[in-house]
Amino acid sequence: LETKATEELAVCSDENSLKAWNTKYFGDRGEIPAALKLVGTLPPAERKGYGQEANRVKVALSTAYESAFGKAKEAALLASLNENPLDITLPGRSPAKGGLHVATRVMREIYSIFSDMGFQIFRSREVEDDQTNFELLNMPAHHPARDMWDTFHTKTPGVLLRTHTSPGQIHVMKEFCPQPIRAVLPGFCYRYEAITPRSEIQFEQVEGLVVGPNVTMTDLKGTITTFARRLFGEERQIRIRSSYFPFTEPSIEVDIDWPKEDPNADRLTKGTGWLEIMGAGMIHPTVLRNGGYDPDQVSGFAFGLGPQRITMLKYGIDDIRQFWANDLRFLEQF
Ligand code: FA5
Repeated sequence: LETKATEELAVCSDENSLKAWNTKYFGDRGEIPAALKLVGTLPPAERKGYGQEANRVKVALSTAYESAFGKAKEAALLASLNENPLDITLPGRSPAKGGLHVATRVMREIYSIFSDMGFQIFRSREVEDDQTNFELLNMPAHHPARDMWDTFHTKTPGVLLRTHTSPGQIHVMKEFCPQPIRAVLPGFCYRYEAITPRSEIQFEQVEGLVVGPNVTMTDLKGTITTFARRLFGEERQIRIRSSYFPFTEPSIEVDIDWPKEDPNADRLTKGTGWLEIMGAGMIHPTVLRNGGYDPDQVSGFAFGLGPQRITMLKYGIDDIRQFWANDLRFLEQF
């Protein structure tokens, strides 16, 4: 049996004929199992010797088969490679997954916080006129407060890139007057400033605007506190300082405390423990009037915050230029 099987194996030239050989000898009805079964029919004295020999043959044949099968497979692979050199068995490169820009993520977080408080989102134009960006916000031509915003002018007189989202206040008021308003106005602003790690010439702002009967400074404070705690954590404190903007009276600036445990705390807060996050105030009566409202009937508050600065705080980003530099090493971190 061994000789016959070995000879037959030797002439098997491919995987199919090898498999057929394997079935013939090792299959359920194969010759090896049949030979092994014979043990039971032998006289007891011969069983041991027969059994040992049968097992040796079984192991020898199966080893020979494995090696022949391995060689046949290799030969087949080699032949197919020669025939068709494209190796489709190489694992492919998976395409890089896209993701949302960190600025988009933080903007969405800000929207969801304000929409939970009942604010609508309102977009307005980035190319503005002088009237809406300045005049209607209580800054007539030559008003010294205009110097607070270095402006990109266009070649068309009176047309400029908005320096803040505040002109949006005028658009919303004109559109919704005389109804009460609760809206946030996100978008890009432009300033003709020196670019530094903290300042870009193009950056986002989110303006908040609330107009209605009996809107007070307390409402402003509550809204800002809720916002700061949802974005930065429940334990956050806010601090209000008096400030000046032509379109609000009184005007304030809002700081949040920064945890001393943060290794960057001193650098971020310049050692004061407080960090500015927005400008705000009660809407100036002139501005309400310019939007169509009667300041004797309604009051309102507004605020303007800078999402890039807030994102820098939240994630410890030390240079604002990273936002629009399109460097994947930065973008992929979020
Ligand atoms: C204003 O622009 C006011 N319009 C804010 C306001 C709105 C006050 C409504 C009262 C009522 P300010 O110039 O401080 O204020 O800018 C507001 C925020 O925009 C800043 O706190 C900062 O976060 C962001 N910001 C200002 N300039 C830049 C800049 N160059 N780069 C990045 N962020 C900036």
